Amino acid sequence: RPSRAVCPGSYDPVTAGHLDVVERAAALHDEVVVALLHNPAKAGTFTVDERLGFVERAVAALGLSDRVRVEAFAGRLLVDVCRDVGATVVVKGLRGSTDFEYELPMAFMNRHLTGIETVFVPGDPALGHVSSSLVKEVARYGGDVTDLVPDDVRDALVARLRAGG
Ligand code: COD
Repeated sequence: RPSRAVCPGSYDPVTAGHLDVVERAAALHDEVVVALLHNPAKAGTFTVDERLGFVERAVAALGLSDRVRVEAFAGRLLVDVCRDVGATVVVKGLRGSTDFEYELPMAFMNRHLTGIETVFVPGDPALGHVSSSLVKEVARYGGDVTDLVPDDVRDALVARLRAGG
């Protein structure tokens, strides 16, 4: 049976930090489902379709499209998503101890709910400062986010945020 992991997130938008974790998950598992979990009552910076497109193109550029698929889920528990896609493990990246403290209760809760395990991988320290929210803030005020996000995401950030959206 192939091992299948889920990499969950909001991916609003995908960053080099996310992609680093997806690559690590793909090195450890036969298949990876990048699960874009979103709250239908909350508008993000990018639409779900835009976010999906950014992740799909980035996964293709990494040459991982045959083993990594990207799917969106609205208003669902992560554990239910994992059950539906047949994943036995959640893979999350850690930038540092703050991430760990935030993630640990969720890992406990998810294991309480269905027994699913969460595996933490240390992210690339060179990307320890990279988050969707910081990238958006830098782009909003005209900073350069090249190298922190794929080029199409950078261009979309400039078009969306500098226009005041
Ligand atoms: N280095 C390493 N890892 C990184 C980096 C980086 N630079 N950047 C991001 N990551 C990783 C982290 O592991 C992070 O967890 C993940 O990417 C996703 O990041 P975001 O910002 O896109 O996603 P979040 O934190 O908004 O996503 C939270 C979830 C959607 C995973 C969470 O809210 C969830 O599970 N929601 C579903 C509802 C649910 O089940 N709730 C109960 C949970 S107990």
